[in-house]
Amino acid sequence: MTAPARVAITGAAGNIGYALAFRIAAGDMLGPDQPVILHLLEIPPALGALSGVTMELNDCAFPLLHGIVGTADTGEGFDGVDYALLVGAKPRGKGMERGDLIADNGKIFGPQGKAINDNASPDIRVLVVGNPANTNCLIAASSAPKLDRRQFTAMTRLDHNRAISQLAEKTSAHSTEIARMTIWGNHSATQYPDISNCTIEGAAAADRVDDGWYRETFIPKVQKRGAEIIGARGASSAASAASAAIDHVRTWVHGTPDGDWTSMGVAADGGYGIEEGIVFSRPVTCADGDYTVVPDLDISDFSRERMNATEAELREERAAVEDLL
Ligand code: NAX
Repeated sequence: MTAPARVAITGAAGNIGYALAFRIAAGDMLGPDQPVILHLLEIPPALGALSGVTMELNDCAFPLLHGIVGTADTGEGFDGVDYALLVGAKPRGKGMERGDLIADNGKIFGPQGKAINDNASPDIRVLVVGNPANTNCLIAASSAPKLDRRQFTAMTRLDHNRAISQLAEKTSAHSTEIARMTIWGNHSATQYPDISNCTIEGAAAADRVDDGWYRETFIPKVQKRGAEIIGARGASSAASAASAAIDHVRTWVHGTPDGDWTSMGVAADGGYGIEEGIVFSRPVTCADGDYTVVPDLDISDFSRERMNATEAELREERAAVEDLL
């Protein structure tokens, strides 16, 4: 039998965590032949709720689920872990400045990065979902000197999937017919959803929509979709965020289809003129459990302007947590 993979989820009793754990245990993330042991991390006040999640997971009698570790101890939580989905984060309170939110979350993601460094498998792959995801990812990676920065990624797959869905609806295409969508930059309202390389059934997507719709409807719609969901549901995206997290890790492990790519927040390496030292979403292909940034795409003036805006925001976020890096 294949040895079980250890998968950690932080914030496992929260909304996204609750939507994630069951699908991972069902095999949606690592495949139908890969048993898993779930490491569910929470803060002490949420351990009661977490024990309820554990009971429900056991009650599903999932064939692939070979054990559950429920804990508030990060050393135990990340011990021997192969995949970590860092979801738990401090939410923005009323009247809280963005800078304070970033600094408060730094206090969570720094120690978690260190605990991953000290306890996890040396081959661990980390996905940061908790907001501000890009900068939390930067902090976690900076706190794990034994590991490669490439082992830490931030989630923009939900934005990527939202962009595909909007374009599919507009063009009456199916999402599977759309390839090469790109999200550049931050998982925030400055992100730049870019269709300039996108294809629909192999033909240029830009030829199927007018520029006005693209600039004035599509881009803001994708940027602000999270707020639209909160307005409608009275709660933030949970099942779609969990689904995107599963997509992100599955693609990282099992690869992108031929001719397509995905979007991931990854350590900037100076490519595309993006300053090193921030985590910036870019188009990547995945193969053999690794990612490669898609090289040599033409960047129009329009795209450059938007990439600069989201880069500037990420630089500001980095400046707010400089002491944690
Ligand atoms: P919830 O408030 O429902 O759940 C968060 C859970 O994390 C809580 O159970 C809390 O006890 C736990 N937690 C807090 N600090 C922790 C710590 N230090 N260690 C372990 N657990 C901890 O939030 P939820 O709706 O699940 O959202 C989680 C995070 O995802 C938020 O930061 C949210 O902003 C972010 N999102 C990121 C998205 C992305 O695309 N990158 C999209 C969806 C979502 O908005």
